[in-house]
Formats: sequence, C-alpha cells, structure tokens
Amino acid sequence: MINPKLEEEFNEQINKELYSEYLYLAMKVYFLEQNLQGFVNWFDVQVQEEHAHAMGLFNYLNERGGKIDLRAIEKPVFKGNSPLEIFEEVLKHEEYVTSRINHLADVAEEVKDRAALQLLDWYIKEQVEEEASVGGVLATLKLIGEDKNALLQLDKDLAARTFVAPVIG
Ligand code: OFO
Repeated sequence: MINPKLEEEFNEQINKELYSEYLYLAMKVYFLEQNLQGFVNWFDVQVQEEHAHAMGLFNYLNERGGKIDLRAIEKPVFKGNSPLEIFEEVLKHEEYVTSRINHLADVAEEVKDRAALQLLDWYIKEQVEEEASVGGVLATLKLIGEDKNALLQLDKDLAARTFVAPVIG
C-alpha cells in the first residue's frame, strides 16, 4: 500500500503531466498556423512524452495499490506570440514541473517510501534532459533573432526529432 499523502501527490502529478501534454498540444496549434512543420513535429514528440510521463505515474500508482483519481485538466494558457517567446514559456513550465517532481520526491522521502523514490529518480533525470533539450532550442532561437532563413533551418532540424517510448523506472 502507498501512503495516502504520497498517493495524493501522485494523483496531482498525473494531472500536471496531462496538463503539460495539453499545453504542448495548444502550442502545436500555434506552429501549425505558422506553417512551421519542424516545430509542429517537435511539439508532437513533446505531447507523446508528456503522455508517457503521466502514464508512468498512473501505472505505478496502480501497481502499488493506490487509488487513481483523475481530475479536470485546466485550459492550456500561454501568452507567447513568437517561437522565442513560446520556448521561454516552455522552459519556465519545465522548471515548474521539475520543482513539482522534487516536491514529490521530498514527500516520498518524508514517508520513507524507498520504492517510490527509485521511480522518482527516473523522473528527476528526465527533467534534467527536458530542460536541456528546451534550453538548447531556446539558445538557438536567441541567436537567430530576426533571421528568417536561420529560423527555417532550425525548423528543418526540429523535423528530425522522433519519439522513442521511454522505459520508465
Ligand atoms: Fe513531463 O516533463 Fe515536461 O512537463
């Protein structure tokens, strides 16, 4: 059995990961409208990753005999109106998710759940990769500035990103 406090945090995090999926889906719409297909692909992969993150927590909670409590997913909101502004928001969002995962690990530590901590190690590492990948695109966008040709080159590069189903845990 899983500690009720930790169970609650898992349920909350499932919701956050599903919100991330929804947020990146909304951002994908922006890039569809701009006809930047490489960025569309990047967000497509991101959407699938977030879904996998949510399901990793979902499956784990189920395996541990916890009660899965699905909650309403908020309407995704972002203000950015350029690739640069949107990636700045993506990075902020990922930093927020990192803080949530760290909080989840703090609670697992508090209730001395070593098994959950092992799973959360995977998520902690994954957040390092998420922030690095987003930070990389953001740094390139800063270099690009107003250069449309360079933006199209980045778009081409982002078209190469592929989804590899993660082995979580
Ligand atoms: Fe699930 O890592 Fe992004 O949010």
